[in-house]
Amino acid sequence: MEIISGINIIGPSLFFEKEKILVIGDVHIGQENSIHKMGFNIPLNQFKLINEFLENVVEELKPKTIIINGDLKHDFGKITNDEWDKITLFLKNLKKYSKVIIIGGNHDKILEPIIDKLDLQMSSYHKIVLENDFVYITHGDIIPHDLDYVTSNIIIIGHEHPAIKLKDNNRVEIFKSFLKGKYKDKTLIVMPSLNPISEGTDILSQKLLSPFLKEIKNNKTLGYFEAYILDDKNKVYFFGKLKGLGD
Ligand SMILES: [Mn+2]
Repeated sequence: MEIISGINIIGPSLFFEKEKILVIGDVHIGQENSIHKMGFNIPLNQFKLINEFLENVVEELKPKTIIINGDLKHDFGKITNDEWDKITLFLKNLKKYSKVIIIGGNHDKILEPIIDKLDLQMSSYHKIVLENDFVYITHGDIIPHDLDYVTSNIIIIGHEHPAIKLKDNNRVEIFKSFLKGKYKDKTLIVMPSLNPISEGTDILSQKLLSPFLKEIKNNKTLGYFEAYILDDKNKVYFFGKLKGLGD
């Protein structure tokens, strides 16, 4: 499904049709092990699921460039052996097929030693020039002020892991969701997390994380954002404006 002219929703990722650029975000490699170590008995198959999803997408769409929009790594404080191995494997796989661009997230403070070894760099944003639009891709934990940001009219962020609770009779289920709406003079697209471990923040009831969305909520314009909801098979459904949902 197209979220904006030329940009399609493919599961929890975005694909620039003409430019053949795939954008993913909030992979949070290592999260399953860190939850497991806390004593929660969860299945340790998240990394496998992430790789399977990407293998299928890469095979089908053949992206020239893959942009990782922040929080590739989960743990803030250290690099565990498990993370080192998985992140190396993950990036090596992607590098085989495409150019890889890494945008830093708030969880990526100590990612550098791993990506250095693979000859990759990390930056705070990436700009894509389309026919009529400038697209600025950044993690979303900080509102930027640079000239590229100021002159861009489409902003793509992650960080929030947006999800929406839907009621069906007595059942309440939470689903990952893309959001699209206005932030000042720009169109803002918020992507869900690629990690299947949790659906994310219920944006209609939980505390928001991203300064973009906090400001939008304070200005009481979050209700005008549109939701594109993913089911558990990564099929996307357009649900319209948020103000009609959740009540
Ligand atoms: Mn983040």
